[in-house]
Amino acid sequence: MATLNGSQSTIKALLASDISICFGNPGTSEMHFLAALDQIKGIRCVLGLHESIVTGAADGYYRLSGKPAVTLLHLAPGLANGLSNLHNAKKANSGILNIVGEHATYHLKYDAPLSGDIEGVARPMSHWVKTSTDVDRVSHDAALAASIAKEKSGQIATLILPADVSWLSTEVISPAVDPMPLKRVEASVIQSIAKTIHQYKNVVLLLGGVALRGKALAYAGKIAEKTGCRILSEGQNARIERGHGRVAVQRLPFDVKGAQETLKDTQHLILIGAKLPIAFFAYPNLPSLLIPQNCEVFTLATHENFVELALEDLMVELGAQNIVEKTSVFTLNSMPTGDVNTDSLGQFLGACLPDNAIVVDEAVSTGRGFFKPTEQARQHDWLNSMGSSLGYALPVAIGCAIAQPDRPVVALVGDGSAMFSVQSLWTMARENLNVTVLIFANKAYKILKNELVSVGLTSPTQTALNMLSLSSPTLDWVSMAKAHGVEGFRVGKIEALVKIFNHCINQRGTQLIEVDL
Ligand SMILES: Cc1ncc(C[n+]2csc(CCOP(=O)(O)OP(=O)(O)O)c2C)c(N)n1
Ligand SMILES: [Mg+2]
Repeated sequence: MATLNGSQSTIKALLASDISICFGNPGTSEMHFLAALDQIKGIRCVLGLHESIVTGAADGYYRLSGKPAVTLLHLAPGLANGLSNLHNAKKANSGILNIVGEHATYHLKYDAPLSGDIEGVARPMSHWVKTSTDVDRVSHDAALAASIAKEKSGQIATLILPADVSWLSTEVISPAVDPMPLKRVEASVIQSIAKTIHQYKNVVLLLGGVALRGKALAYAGKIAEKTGCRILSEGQNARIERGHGRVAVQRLPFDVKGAQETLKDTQHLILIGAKLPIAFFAYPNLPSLLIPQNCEVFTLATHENFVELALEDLMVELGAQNIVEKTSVFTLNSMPTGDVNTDSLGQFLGACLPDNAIVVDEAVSTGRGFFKPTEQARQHDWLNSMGSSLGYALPVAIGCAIAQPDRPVVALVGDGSAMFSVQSLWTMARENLNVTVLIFANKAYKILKNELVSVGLTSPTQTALNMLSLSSPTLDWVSMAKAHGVEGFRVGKIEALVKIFNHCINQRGTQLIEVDL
């Protein structure tokens, strides 16, 4: 058998594990790996100009393709830069395989400048961490890491690859390792939940994760139609399929009072790929748990279960399989005119989102009300930040556009959020990705101004206000777009927005629209 080096055998194992993309930002310790990516074809390489772009892109790629990407990161500092979007990806149950380069094993004891505790940095944002120290085992470790990234609806696996393990010779290439299959929900659980739905009023099915897509969502719709139970989704969702032809699902409101109001009559709550509804933050005199005190909670399925099958079994148990579920119908309401504001923007999206759009939402305060007016939009997917660490939308949009190159990606981003990962624009331009970026330029961390009022500071001085303002100087988004190789526009009126948005959507490549609020 031909002799390979450790990196080459790792890449062979990744290819055998159906991994076909690497988002990365390499350094010297990853040069053998990069050289191997160059020699053994089959893995597309995409450069991100900061590691949060790399990890966010891998998150978006998984959400649309269901396949883990590899990220290539440079020692502890490179991984640390990527942690914020790994946090978001972990909360979204996205499968990612991080490959982090490390100094050669014998070099570590000298404490060279870039040396650090990679395992320690990796652990909080990973489900699995391993330093591969034996060149004859490294391809198996890579295959194992790939299988772990695919398990339980997606996990974060971090494989640390010392430089000497990369360059030493081996004849071992591991075959793919089969991921552990999802667990089927037991018949007794299905039967007892079916009985509850049958017996009681005020039952809510709370859907999360894959329950909000495809057949699973249709099954939930049939169950609701047959039994009269309500279906809701969590406040944030990794990817929800909605708009024309899809079952409309109300989202739990972000604010504690709104969520409590939505759930106030609920006596039986059934969790389906969703977590118990809790407040985003604790506030004095407000509860953490959003369900009424006497509400009984049941779990039909978690992300470790085969959620679609659990819903199918429940539907059959309830005799709802031949029921026709109620779905949204695209309705073109009259187009708003005049100033852009949160209401007119919602109506604009409802009317103008193109068919099959992928909407990546980090619109923060501007987008709070976007869900309702887009319920009857054309068919689309809507992605939220699951970990709420800012700077998620632009990188995730990269991954979405690469996973589904023929679909229009629309990124809705607050100006503050966009600044966390603005160099994503460069990768979008370089890869000629089909993304339209809307920047909601209110020149502030507006949501935090509201939070300041809610902690009781009704007349803040410049000390606090300066920490929440993005003016002086004003960020110039059209120039920012141009600097990254992207065409940019600025609009202040809905009429201009409609015109330019339609122009952007009908063109390949990346465009940015600064919405001047
Ligand atoms: C990594 C990270 N840092 C800080 C925050 C706190 N934070 C939450 S919202 C927000 C402001 C968002 O500003 P922008 O995107 O402009 O939206 P706006 O509030 O103006 O609608 C900040 C700083 C966070 N969520 N994540
Ligand atoms: Mg803002």
